[in-house]
Amino acid sequence: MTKTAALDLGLVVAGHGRHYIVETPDGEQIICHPRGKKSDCVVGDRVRWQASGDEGVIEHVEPRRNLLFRQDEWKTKSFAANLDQVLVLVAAEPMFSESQLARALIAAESADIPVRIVLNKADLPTIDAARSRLAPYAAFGVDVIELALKARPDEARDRLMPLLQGKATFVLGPSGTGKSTLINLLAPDACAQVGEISQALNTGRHTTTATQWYWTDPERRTALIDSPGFQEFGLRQIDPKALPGLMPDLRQHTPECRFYNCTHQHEPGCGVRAALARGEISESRLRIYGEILNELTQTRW
Ligand SMILES: Nc1nc2c(ncn2[C@@H]2O[C@H](COP(=O)(O)OP(=O)(O)OP(=O)(O)O)[C@@H](O)[C@H]2O)c(=O)[nH]1
Ligand SMILES: [Mg+2]
Ligand SMILES: [Zn+2]
Repeated sequence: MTKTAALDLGLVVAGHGRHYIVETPDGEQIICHPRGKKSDCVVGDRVRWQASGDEGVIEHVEPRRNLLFRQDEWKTKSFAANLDQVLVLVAAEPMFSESQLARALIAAESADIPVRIVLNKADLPTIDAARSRLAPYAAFGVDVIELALKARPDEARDRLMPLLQGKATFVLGPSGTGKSTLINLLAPDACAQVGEISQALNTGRHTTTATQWYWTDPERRTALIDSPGFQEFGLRQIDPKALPGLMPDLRQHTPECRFYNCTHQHEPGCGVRAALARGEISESRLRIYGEILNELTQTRW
């Protein structure tokens, strides 16, 4: 038996800077500190830990199946590890940024985690504009689920539960879209704090400030992970050459480009731009691609 196998196994359900909450296989939660200064675990990690008084020490992080993260210019922000899927939650109000949505999808794709989009607040009149903004995404195969989590909770629960059953689902999205509302609807013991939208908008504050793992069922088989809303969504971890391959609508047409190293910006014989001209790729998608590509190829000092 290896040394680490003798230690207790636990699941990181929350991280609070210097310490973590680790859940044991029987559901007990223990405050744990990482061994040494480095704190490199994230929510969703399976860890080996050792009791130390009433608290614990994390000795080892088990290998991860995947890790969802973003990389801004100066820092890397890990969202969570070992996920079965990501629900990107956007809303009719505040109107979401398509660029942020596209970036979240690219991050999930590059981490090889399946995604779905939930469009919330279908009870509001601005829903039509939001729905048309999502049309290109539905067209290239993303499952787009339109809901009113607060206004029509029973319908929302019936739509979502079959998609979540037995999985660990990370709920990602800008502030004020209803992520915590969704968690509270499906995980009755969660009591995640829900913010009034006016407040969230006026102060620029996020209601949820930490990532937190919640079980929806007493058997602890179905999990939802609440997270703070993001504003920035850097993708510095991505190799610019890999970018079109992470955007399914562009990817479909890259084999048609004349040059194998086409950047789909201005080259002659570009299959992606030809698809744009035929209306098979939306203008906004190619614009967002260009913006991200620009960011990734800028010289850094
Ligand atoms: N009109 C309408 N409002 C909703 C709906 N669902 C949620 N809201 C409201 O949207 C606001 C924000 O909800 P939250 O669940 O706190 O949003 P969040 O995504 O967790 O926000 P952060 O924690 O700041 O990232 C609250 O006032 C909710 O009541 C809905 O279906 N329709
Ligand atoms: Mg929240
Ligand atoms: Zn091209």
